[in-house]
Amino acid sequence: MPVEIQSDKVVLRHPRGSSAEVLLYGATVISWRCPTERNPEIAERLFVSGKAALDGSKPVRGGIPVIFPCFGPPTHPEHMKLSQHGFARSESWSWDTIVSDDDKTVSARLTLGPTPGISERFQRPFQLSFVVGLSEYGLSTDLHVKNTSTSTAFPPETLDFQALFHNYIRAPASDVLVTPLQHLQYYDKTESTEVGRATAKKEERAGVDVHKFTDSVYEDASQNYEVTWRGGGISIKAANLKDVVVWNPQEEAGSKIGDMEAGGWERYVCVEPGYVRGFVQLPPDHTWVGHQTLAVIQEERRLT
Ligand code: TA6
Repeated sequence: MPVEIQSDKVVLRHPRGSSAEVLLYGATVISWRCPTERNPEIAERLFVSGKAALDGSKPVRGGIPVIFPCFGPPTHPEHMKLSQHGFARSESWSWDTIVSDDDKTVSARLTLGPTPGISERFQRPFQLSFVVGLSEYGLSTDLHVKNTSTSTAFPPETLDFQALFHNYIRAPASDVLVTPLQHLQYYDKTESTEVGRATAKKEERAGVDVHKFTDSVYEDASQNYEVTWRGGGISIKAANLKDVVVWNPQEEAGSKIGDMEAGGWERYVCVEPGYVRGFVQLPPDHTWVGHQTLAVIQEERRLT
């Protein structure tokens, strides 16, 4: 059964063996398993903390949380009643439909609209769709944001938002490198919790490691990234997501995260394509789509 709809999640199964699981809560991908061309073992490619709540009681610590309409602590006047990273990752989405089911891709769509709970905190009209696509060696996620305002006011009532895929990539944090980020401007949040107040720096490293507590927001990046380590790697290709965040709390910050399993920070790196510097200003009746495709890197990239 390529798409199995359960009470709390959707399970996608590709005919060549890969699989993905998406919680209706937060439209959070909590598992992506696939082989590589050289190794038929169907291995988990995402990290989910063993202490993560998967019952809808709080955002999932791991997988791919969907961040909308704000990244980090809210800063936009229309977002000030929201919690960190917005509401999308902590609302129950609805099953919509199977989008594709063939030998190449199995994909499905979830939707979220203004529930009473959301409308108490966020008064703008909107409609979200989340489409997850599974291929033999890859996983894609698309966030569709529609401004459903019918207002004819002038200037038009834009829907202002930020969006990001908060990918927890399963990887040995001691050995992982993220490329290409060299020469980009970035904001080091380890120096301040708010991006707007962090100091702007320039990335000098050809490959970014996370040997120390890292929380960096890179601006106007390539949207094509490689996360590599000895023996493995994941590529990320994004669209409409001009920025990218690299985060690993290491023990310094990770030991203070209540739902982080012991030493969990050693087993992942977050590489998060997003639109987080500034805001998308979406006109009424327009739709914006943020896209990413994750894929296992087949050839050995890191031998030393
Ligand atoms: O994307 C990195 C980040 O913004 C970090 O600053 C850290 O707060 C992380 O997200 C996790 O946030 P959360 O609200 O899920 O604990």
